[in-house]
Amino acid sequence: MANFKVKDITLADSGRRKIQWAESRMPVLMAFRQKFSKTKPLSGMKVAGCLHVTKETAVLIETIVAAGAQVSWSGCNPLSTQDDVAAALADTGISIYAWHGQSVEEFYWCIDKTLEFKPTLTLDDGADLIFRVHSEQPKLAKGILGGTEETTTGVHRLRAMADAGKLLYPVMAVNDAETKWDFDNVYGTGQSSIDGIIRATSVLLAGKNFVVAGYGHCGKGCALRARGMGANVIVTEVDPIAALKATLEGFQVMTMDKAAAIGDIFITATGVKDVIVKRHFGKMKDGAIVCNTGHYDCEINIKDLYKLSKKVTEIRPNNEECRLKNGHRVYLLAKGRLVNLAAAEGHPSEVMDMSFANQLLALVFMAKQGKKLDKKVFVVSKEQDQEIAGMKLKTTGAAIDKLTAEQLAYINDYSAGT
Ligand code: 9W1
Repeated sequence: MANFKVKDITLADSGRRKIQWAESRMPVLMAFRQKFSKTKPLSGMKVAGCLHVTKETAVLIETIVAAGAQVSWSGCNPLSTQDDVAAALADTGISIYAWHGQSVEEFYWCIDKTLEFKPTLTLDDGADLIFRVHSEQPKLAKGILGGTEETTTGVHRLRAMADAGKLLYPVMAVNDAETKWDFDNVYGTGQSSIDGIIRATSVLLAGKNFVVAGYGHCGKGCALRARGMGANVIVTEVDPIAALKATLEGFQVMTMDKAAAIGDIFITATGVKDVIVKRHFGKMKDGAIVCNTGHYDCEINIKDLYKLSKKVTEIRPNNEECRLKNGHRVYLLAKGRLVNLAAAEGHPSEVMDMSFANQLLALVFMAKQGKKLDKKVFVVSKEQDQEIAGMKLKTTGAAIDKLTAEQLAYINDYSAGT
């Protein structure tokens, strides 16, 4: 008998349809599901997972089960759980503890429930589960072969822990795979951010001045996609190298002070706070749209915006009209929180396919290594990265050439000069 706690088990049918849709967009995971349902590389493993309960995660969970493991799952964010997906998983016998809008207390209760079966592997997005083991149930670590971590911040904290000699079991930094972070940040964030802006506004992008603050991977993704929709893209930066890249990509680069007066749509993707502040709002055109896809909700100074406003009205979901004292209207999306998560659905399944294939192979690696690994943070091998990229590429119908023995020898020959 599976144990679970979800919002409403009668939502299972709707969740199952979403999962099936995701399956049809996640060919790499599905190929591994087919392969591993025969070879069962996770047989005997007990995997505790703490990761957004979404249709994509459901495809990962059911692949882990097909590979022979038992699983027990909780969400890694109180607001990201899709209740129908959780219901569908519970309905097919997965132990899952997750519902949308849970409290902090409930959040940790769910994590603790997933630890009851004494996992042999852990899977994280944000390292909450690993930290819970370390702080509350360190004895469990003895039975845990390894863990995996999905995100940059989680990996960062785990490295700090490993450096301090405090890590009780080995961890694989899934984030550091190129088939994870590069695609996730550029193409995942790029499309889902534009998607969020359109869902919240239904605005036409063609011909608009679209200001992207920050030209890192996320900013680049947003800039590329906005250009693809026919917008005039303007980039603001603080780093000369990033700014130069934007320039040579054909984007205009200028200060935010200058961009503020001409932008129609603003999106921040910098990782720092106070990118758009009082003096910028004061210069904006009537009707300007402002949103964030960077670090939490501090990139746009919302306090400044509200202080400048004489009236704030939610005119549609995730879209607040701020009537400024100067008469202009500035539209704030998703209250300055991540627009791609709040107003859209996060990264598309096709992108999560690669991230989660990395999670799956990392678990298989850890299971295979048994107790051999040191208690430190490992990175995904070049082979794993290339295998996943190769499989994904094949599903797109693309094909690549192979180096001949002569070409390989030529590359490695240092005696021939140029
Ligand atoms: N992860 N399946 C919100 C997502 C919250 C979220 C978050 C993703 C996925 C960035 C993971 C309202 C999915 C997730 C849908 C959704 C993330 C935080 C995914 C993108 C990261 C803090 N971080 N991610 N799909 N919420 O897209 O698992 O809709």
